[in-house]
Amino acid sequence: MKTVYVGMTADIIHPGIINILREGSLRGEVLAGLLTDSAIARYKRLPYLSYEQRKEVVETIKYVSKVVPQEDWSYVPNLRKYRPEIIIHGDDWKTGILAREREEVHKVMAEWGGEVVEIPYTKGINSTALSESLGSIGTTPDIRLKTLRRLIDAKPIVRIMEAHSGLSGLIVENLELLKEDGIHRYDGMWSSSLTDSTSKGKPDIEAVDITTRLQDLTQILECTTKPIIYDGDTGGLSEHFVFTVRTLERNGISAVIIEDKMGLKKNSLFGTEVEQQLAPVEEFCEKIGAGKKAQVTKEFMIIARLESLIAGGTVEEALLRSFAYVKAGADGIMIHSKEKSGEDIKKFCMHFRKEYSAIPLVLVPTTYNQFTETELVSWGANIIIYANHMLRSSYPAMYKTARLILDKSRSLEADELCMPIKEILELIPGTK
Ligand code: SPV
Ligand code: MG
Repeated sequence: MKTVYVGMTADIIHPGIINILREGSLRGEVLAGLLTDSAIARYKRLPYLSYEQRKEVVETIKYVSKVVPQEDWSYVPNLRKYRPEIIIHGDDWKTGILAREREEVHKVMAEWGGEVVEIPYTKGINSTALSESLGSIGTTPDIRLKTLRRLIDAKPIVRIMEAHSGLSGLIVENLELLKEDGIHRYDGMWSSSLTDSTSKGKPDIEAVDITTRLQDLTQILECTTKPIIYDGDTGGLSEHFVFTVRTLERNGISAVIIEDKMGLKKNSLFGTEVEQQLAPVEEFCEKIGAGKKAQVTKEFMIIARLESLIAGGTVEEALLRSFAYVKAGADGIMIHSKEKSGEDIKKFCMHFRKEYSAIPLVLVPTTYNQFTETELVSWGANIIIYANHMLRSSYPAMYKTARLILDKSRSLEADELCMPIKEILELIPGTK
């Protein structure tokens, strides 16, 4: 029997895939190379089903003899490993992002005289189109909540952008850029206390309660599917924090970050060091523990945020606190600083990584933004949050337009600053 290799994502099993598998089984034994989450994440959104769930489905298809993981977006490593006589693929890979893979596959198969069979793809149906329409079908709180941990496992860096409205959420949800190393996109959204309060014209001092913040967050929940990390400020008293955890979980939020400050909380980028008061370590550990006990799912994450460097403390002090927070049950650590050089953050990350190689490390590079994501990853970061950029960029844009109309006493000159009416109507699905 010949071995016939079929690479697949198998998030949605549709007639097009069945057709390929049937064709494969007519030529030999089908070896299904099932792409892992991390292989997929380089080019596409994470599938809705986990690898194990997809494997279970594919194994039951009668045309499939065996399922093996394909750990890379490229077919080449698996083809070299299994040296199939035949590889079979839909002919839709002749154009688009798969064209490069197709070229490589032809070259590699030729090394041992293998055959590349291209089946006319089933018109009107392919996985990419289906998963795009899935985006408009939506998600459930449960799936959304669990996605963050899956992304952390699957990607070298989880890229999070602040969103404070349905519209800003839609940009984070849909924007994609094809770059040398794959498709870049934002993996999720940051619900920032700074931008949530600023957009209401209020100071960032825990003055907007969670019920109000959640009402606004609902706008984002209603039109997006990506995971959300919630800025929980200090978390309040432990007695309050347990309710916050439950409420966030219930709404499908993936994680809360709480900062180890006390007293009147001020924004970390604001004011002097002495205005920022740190909470006693034991007290903060107790709050983390109470939150962990309160959560219902095992996937919800409580991330402890260290404010030592903001309050004028040393990297050594911050490290000691971080170790205590991990021992108290924190699922991740965020280290914050407003130092431009980034030296303190780098030192912290390097030392923290020696002690804990797998605990997710979150960075918010607002002031030290001369470093690229790749550099921050080399320090040990897993999650990067762009914490306020959607709000900060929208304000000057609106201000400029408002000022120009006032100046010209008409809106003609402002047209080029504005999105065309046709485009804004097309932006929202469902506008007729
Ligand atoms: C926020 O976005 O509200 C934050 C991050 O807490 S920072 O503003 O940098 O403190
Ligand atoms: Mg905040």
